[in-house]
Amino acid sequence: MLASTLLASGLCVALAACIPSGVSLPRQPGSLLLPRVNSTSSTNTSVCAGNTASDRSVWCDYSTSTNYYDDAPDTGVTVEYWFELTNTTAAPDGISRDILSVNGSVPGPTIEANWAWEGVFGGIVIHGPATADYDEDLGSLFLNDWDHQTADALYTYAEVEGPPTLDTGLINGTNTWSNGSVGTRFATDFTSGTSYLLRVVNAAIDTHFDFSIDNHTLQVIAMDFVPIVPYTTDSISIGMGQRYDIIVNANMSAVASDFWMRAFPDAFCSDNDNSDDIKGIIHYDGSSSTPTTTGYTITENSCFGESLESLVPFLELDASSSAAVSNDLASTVAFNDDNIFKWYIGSTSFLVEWDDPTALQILNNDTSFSNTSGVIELPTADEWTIVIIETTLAVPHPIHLHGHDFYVLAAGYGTYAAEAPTLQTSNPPRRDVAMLPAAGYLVFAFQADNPGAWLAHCHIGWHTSEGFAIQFVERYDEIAALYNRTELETTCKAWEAWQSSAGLVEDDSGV
Ligand SMILES: [Cu+2]
Repeated sequence: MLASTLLASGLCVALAACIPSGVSLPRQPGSLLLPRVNSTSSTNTSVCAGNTASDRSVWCDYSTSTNYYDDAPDTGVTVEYWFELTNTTAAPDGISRDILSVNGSVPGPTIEANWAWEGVFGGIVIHGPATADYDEDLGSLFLNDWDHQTADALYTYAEVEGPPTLDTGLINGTNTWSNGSVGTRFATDFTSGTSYLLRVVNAAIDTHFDFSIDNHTLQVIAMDFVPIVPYTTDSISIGMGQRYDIIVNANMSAVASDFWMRAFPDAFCSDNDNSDDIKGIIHYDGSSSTPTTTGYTITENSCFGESLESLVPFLELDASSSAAVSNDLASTVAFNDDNIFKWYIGSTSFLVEWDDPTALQILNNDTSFSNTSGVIELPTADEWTIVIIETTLAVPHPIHLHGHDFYVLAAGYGTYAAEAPTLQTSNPPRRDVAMLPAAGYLVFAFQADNPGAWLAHCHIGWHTSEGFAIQFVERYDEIAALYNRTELETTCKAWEAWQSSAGLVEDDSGV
C-alpha cells in the first residue's frame, strides 16, 4: 500500500472569511468510500453581503460585472489543505477494485475558497457571484466513467488496440451494477419550490456525457470558471474536463415524487457497456421510492458539446482580430516502431523528460527544448496568439489549456482552409476546455498575460498519455522569478529517488 501526503497551499485571493489556516480534513473511516454530495469543510458559503438567494449577482463590493482578470479581491489569507493519497480497494458500484483515494474518499474532499483559485483532482468550489439566483448550492456533481480494471491496466490494451469499451459510469462516485444487484445509486433530496445550484463536472477518462434530469429544465449559468448569460436546455453535452454550473428548480412535484438523473455516454465517441444505467435519483419532499420517469430523447450524437451560440460570457471581453503568433496544428495518430499508438499535434508526440522538466530547464537558463517537449515560445508580453487545431480523423478531442481562459473563435467540421470560418472575436465563449469536433477544426486565442510553461492537451486517458500535448512557454525571461527554486529542485530530486527505488519506467508520455 502506498500512502503519500500532499500539501496544497495557495494565497487565497479572496474576501473576508476564507477557510481558516491549517484546516485538516477528516479522513473517512472504514473501507467503503462514500460519495460526497456536499462539502464537509467549515467554509461559510454566504460570507459576502448581498449574496443571498434573491441576489446572487452581488459578492461584497464585487459582482458578475467585475472584470476578475484585472480586479481580484485580496485578503492576504493563506489556506492550507493536506491530502493523503492512498492506494486501496473500494467498490463504488458494488464491485471491488484498486483505487487511489484522497483522505479516504473518492472523489476526494472538496476544496472550498472564495474568488479565486485553481487546482487538483477532486472538487474545488469557488464561491462568488452568479448570473442567476438560486436558493441552495449542492456543490460538485461528478460524472465519471468506470471500469472494473484500473486505467493503468486498460492502458496496456489502449496503446495497441485503441480505446477499450468501459464497463459503466458513476455519479458523484457511486452507482449500482448488474441491474441493481450490488452498489448504491447517488441520491439527493429536493424540497418543492426550492432552486438548487449543481456544479457539474465531467471527470471521465474517456467519455463524453449528455447530462439531464427527467422532466426538469436546466438553467446553465457558468462554463468552466466563466459566468455566462443564463440559458435553458433539457440536457447538456459535456466533454471531458468541462464544467457547467446549472440551476434546477424543484417545480415538478405534480409529475412525480422521484426522478432519474442521467449521465448518458454519447455513443459517437464513448463506448460503454452500461450506457442506459448511469443514473442517480432526485427525491422530492422526503420520498424514497425508485423513479419511474422517462428520459428526454437526446438528439446530440456528435460529441460536439454545447453550441457556441449558447455560451455567452456575462462579462463581455473581445479577442484581438489579429494575432502576432498563429499556429495551425494538425493532430493525428500513428503506430510507432513498436506498434503502439502515438498521438501527434503538429509534428510532436509529447514526451516528458522527467529528469529535466521544462520548468527546471527554464530555471537553469536552458533554451534547448527537445522536439518531444512540444514547446512553442511566446516571448512578448500581452501579444495575442491564435491556435488552430485540426483533425481529419472522425475522433473529437477536448482541448484544455493551462494558465488561461482562452477565447473560442471558431469550431466546426471540415478543414480550416476549406471552411474559412469567420472568427468570432466579439465576446466569444471564454473557457479552458473546448471541443475539437471530429474531422473538424477548433480555433482559440489568448493573450500572453500570464508568464509560465503552460500545457495544452487532450484528455489524459488515453490521448495525452499517447502524446497529444504541446506547451506554451510564455514570457520565458519572467518565469524563473515566479518559482521557488529550492522547492522545485527538492521535488524533482524526490521524484527521481522514488522513481528509481520503485523501478518506475516511463512507458507513456509521462504526463
Ligand atoms: Cu484526444
